[in-house]
Amino acid sequence: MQYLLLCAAILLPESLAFPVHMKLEPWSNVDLEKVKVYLDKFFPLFPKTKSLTLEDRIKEMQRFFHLTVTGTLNTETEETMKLPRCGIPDIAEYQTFPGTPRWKKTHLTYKIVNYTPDLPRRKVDDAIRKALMLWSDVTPLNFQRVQRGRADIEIGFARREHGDGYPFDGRGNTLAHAFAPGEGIGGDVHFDEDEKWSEFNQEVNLFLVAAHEFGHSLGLAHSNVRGALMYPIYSYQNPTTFRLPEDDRRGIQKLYGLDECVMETRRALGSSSFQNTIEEAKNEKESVSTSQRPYKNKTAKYYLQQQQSCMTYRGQN
Ligand SMILES: [Ca+2]
Ligand SMILES: [Zn+2]
Ligand SMILES: [Zn+2]
Repeated sequence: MQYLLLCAAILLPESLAFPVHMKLEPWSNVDLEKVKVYLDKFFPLFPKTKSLTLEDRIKEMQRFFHLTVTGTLNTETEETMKLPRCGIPDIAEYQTFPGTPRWKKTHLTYKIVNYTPDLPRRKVDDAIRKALMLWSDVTPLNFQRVQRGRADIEIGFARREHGDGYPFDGRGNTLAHAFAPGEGIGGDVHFDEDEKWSEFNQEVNLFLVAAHEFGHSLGLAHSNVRGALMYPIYSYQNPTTFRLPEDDRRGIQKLYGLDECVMETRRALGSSSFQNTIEEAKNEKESVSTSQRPYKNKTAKYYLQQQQSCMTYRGQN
């Protein structure tokens, strides 16, 4: 069952009684309705947390973001609630379920259904491909782009209500959302077309948001580790030097395992030179196609050969 659909079933419009005894810090124009909407959306109530007071729910949110836990609506809390972020809730009930959703195959297809007018098509293709590569580089997963028919991961831009019951909210706040692995809409990623998408540090960087959303498409929920890609709040980092943070790598490898080829290469080379070798191999791979230069060294070649033989082997699943 898809994660977002699951949330829809649980997110009943419950009226949350506001406890009279709650101490509020002086906070100009406190809009409790907005706070409630935020908490309902990103920290939804589950049957076992149904009895939480608003104060408890604010504490839960403050703990998640490593804020000072006061249970009151202070400035820090207010500001955090206003940051641009992913549209998926921060507390994922399914984490506690046995059988966390994940793809039961390693060869996945993706399709770019439509484009944003904010960027040339080629830039969008590039951002999507590189974002997927972050995940395929550290797992046995591989992604193949398709133009026609259905794909496991369908990617598109949409604004406001767009047919899946999770309308976007205009410019700011929710930037995108994705569905956990599964049939149909499972794995799909939607970007809010009311954002201004960019390849640089202007407005919202498409590559960074796509990389985060693909984490959900593959079965990862949010991490509360600051600096992790799966942290729910957007923060700009240079895409050209971006590496998948440790926390995310551990998460995805828990779901799909480490690429056996990578492991083999690591054993053969010793871990210290490992990252360099991959980088070299990648650079070589790219330059070979354009300039026909031979491989620079044996280790890089070794890595690529390993990859190729594994890809052939994996062709069956
Ligand atoms: Ca938005
Ligand atoms: Zn997210
Ligand atoms: Zn959507």
